Formats: sequence, structure tokens, C-alpha cells
Amino acid sequence: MFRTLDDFCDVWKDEGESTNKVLATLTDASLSQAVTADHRTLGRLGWHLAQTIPEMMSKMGLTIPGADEHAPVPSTAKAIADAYALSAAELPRQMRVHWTDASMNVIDEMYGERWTRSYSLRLFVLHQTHHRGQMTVLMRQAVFRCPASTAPRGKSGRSGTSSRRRSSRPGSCVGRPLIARDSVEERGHGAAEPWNDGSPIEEFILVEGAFR
Ligand code: NI
Repeated sequence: MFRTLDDFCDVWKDEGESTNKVLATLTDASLSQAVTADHRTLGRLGWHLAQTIPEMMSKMGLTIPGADEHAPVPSTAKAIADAYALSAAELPRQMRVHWTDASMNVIDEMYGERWTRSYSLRLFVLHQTHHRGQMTVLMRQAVFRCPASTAPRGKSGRSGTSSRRRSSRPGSCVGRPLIARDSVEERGHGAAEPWNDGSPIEEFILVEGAFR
């Protein structure tokens, strides 16, 4: 639970920065990456994170500029990253203008329930961390995705990553780097992710149930 504005803003500084880095790594071509055809794409997840800031904060009385709740997923990675960055930067500024530490105890109507802002902000951060983790998996898959029509049987949509397996022999899965390897693998955001911090799994189930 967050008890003061400083509590939240300190956490948000790191969480917003981590998410900015992930979104800045996306390429236009990677936006369609998904686990399967009926799962959310990388672009949809990124846009969902951008949309959630203004959408959720509006329920707590703050007007945050950025992605409209109902706007379709943009076709460019830059549009997603820019919208998120705008909202993420504006959020603590608006909080400090309109809220005090006592605001953490205010109760809002949230998704059919009544939550303190302290609790809502906790779920807000967990929700973002959860989806960011999903994105990093898709990003690793997108690094060397290949067209399904050329993929070996049983390896549709995924190719090897060694230079030898990226050969162009007929019928092979030719790795097509959609994201520079080092931009994903070397930044180390995976190691810094706090999703294994002992938070009970129920939290994530609750978050998912609350926010789609
Ligand atoms: Ni969600």
C-alpha cells in the first residue's frame, strides 16, 4: 500500500522508466507478435499500458493526457511509446497538484467496487508490471520470427537464433531480426523486473479480473 505521494512517486519513477524502455524497444514490425492468433499482440499490450494510465486515473479524479481508452492500436511503435511517455511523466505532476498524502485514503468507485486510492495505485502498478512481463516474452519471440510459410514443421513462427540456423537454405526458417538482439537481451530489464518479489499470485488474478 502507498501511504504518501512520495511513496508512489518513488516507485513510479522506476516502474515508468522500465516501461518506457520496453516500449522504446518495439519496432513497427514487431507490433503484431502474439503467442497465438487469438492472443493479444505486442502492440495491443503496449497500447493497453498507455491507455490504462489516463483511464484508471480518471476514476480517481485526475485528467492525464495520453492514449484514449477507446482508440485503436496505432500502427507505429513510436506512437505507442510517445503516448505512454506523455502519460507516465504527467501522472506524478498531476498527483502533486491535485492530491495530498491524505488523498491516499480517499475511496473511489473502481470497476464496480470501492477502493482506497492507496489500494488502487498498488493494483495499478502490479497490473503494469504484469503486462510488461508478458511483453518481454513476446519481444524475445519477435527477435527472430520467421514467416509461417517458410517455417519448418513444428516450429511455426519461431526460428533458431544461431547464425548457422539463420542460413537461407530452401525451406529453412530464415531468422528475420525485428528487434536488435542487444536492445532486448543486453539492457537487463528482465533481471530488474520485480514480478518475483513474493507477491501472491492472487494479486495478479485479481488485477486481471479487474482490468481485462
Ligand atoms: Ni490489463
